[in-house]
Amino acid sequence: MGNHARAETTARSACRPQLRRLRDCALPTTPPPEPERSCRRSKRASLPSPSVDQMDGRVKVVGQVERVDGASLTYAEFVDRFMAPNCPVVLTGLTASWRACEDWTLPGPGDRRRPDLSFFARNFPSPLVQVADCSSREFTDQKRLEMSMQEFIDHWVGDAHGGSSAGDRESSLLYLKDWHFVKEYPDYVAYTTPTFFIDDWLNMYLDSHPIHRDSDIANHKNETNCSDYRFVYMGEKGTWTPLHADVFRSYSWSANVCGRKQWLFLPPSQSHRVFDRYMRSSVYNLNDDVSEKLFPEFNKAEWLECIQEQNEIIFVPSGWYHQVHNLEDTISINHNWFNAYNLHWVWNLLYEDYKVAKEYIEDIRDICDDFEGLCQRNLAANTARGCNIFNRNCAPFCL
Ligand SMILES: O=C(O)CCC(=O)C(=O)O
Repeated sequence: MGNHARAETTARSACRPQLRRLRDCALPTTPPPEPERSCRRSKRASLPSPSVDQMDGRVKVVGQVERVDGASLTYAEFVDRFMAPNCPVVLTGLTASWRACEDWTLPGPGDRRRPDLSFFARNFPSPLVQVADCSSREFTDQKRLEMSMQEFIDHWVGDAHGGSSAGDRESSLLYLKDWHFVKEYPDYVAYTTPTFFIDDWLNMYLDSHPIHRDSDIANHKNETNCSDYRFVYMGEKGTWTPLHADVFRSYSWSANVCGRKQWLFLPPSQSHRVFDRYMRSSVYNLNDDVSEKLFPEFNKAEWLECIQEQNEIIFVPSGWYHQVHNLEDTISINHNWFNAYNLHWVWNLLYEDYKVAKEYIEDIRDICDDFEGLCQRNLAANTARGCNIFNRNCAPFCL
């Protein structure tokens, strides 16, 4: 297959009925500057230990992500201490009034809540949700399956009742990811976005461009369908997300409606340490035996850890690699977004990806009717969004 055909195939295969949140290829060639050096961290001992010692035996954890009372933090303080310097933080006290915390959960042991799965089956019977099979890898991500909400819940309940033997359990873990809940159920207001994350140019743009909502139009035009970057995640204890940095160096925030997650974070100044000696691919799972020969810097990486409890919200800064494990049955809500504080990193990454996409098909420029259009489509396939979209949406804000 020639370059042209290969590139077109890539573009087409990215057109899915729902946008799958692409794992970022945030190569460490142009990392953000290094303000994260000044990120404050807590000592390990001051925070609860995970109920399962999942990852930190294999990596060097040098501190814990700072925890701050979100109810008494001002927006200006959030900007000064976390958003502008690009530092992670866990915010408490912001979800008390969320409908999701009430409707989606049942009382658990002590003051803990647990997922009310039958509420989802009754009220959100989505015919098609995307589910990651946590035990199987497909390229740089977990293998994705599509099923109905009912099938997903039946599987989860089956596991809880010992539907599979202990030996099989690992292989049966399914994790519902990237569910566009807000788009699917716009009249059900499950939560309000905390003020700290409201300056969100990405979702603002997508809300006002209906073409990206309609998968048929997107498929027809060979465009990636991006309805929005607002998601719900649901997974039983043991489900996890492989090591990645977020799509096109966006920020993300993630709130635990119930359950508990373990996060491990690597600052952008150390991203190169999770890349192989050829700077081509990054480590997939921190739990694997990572070959020192192939990943010579990996053992030098210094990680921050966070055990995120129910009702806590974590701010994930741009370009930080992270891996996440659900330590209990967990439901979370998360958004990806960007604004003036990280726009330059998003632009740099898109522009680098654009140059690669262009170079890849340079040899067929002369026989292409719409060379630029093809570059844009291939870029969109690789990076989820194209430069045109970026220019149309963000240029006015950059003036
Ligand atoms: O909760 C998870 O499993 C992954 C979430 C994540 O990676 C993110 O919000 O950036």
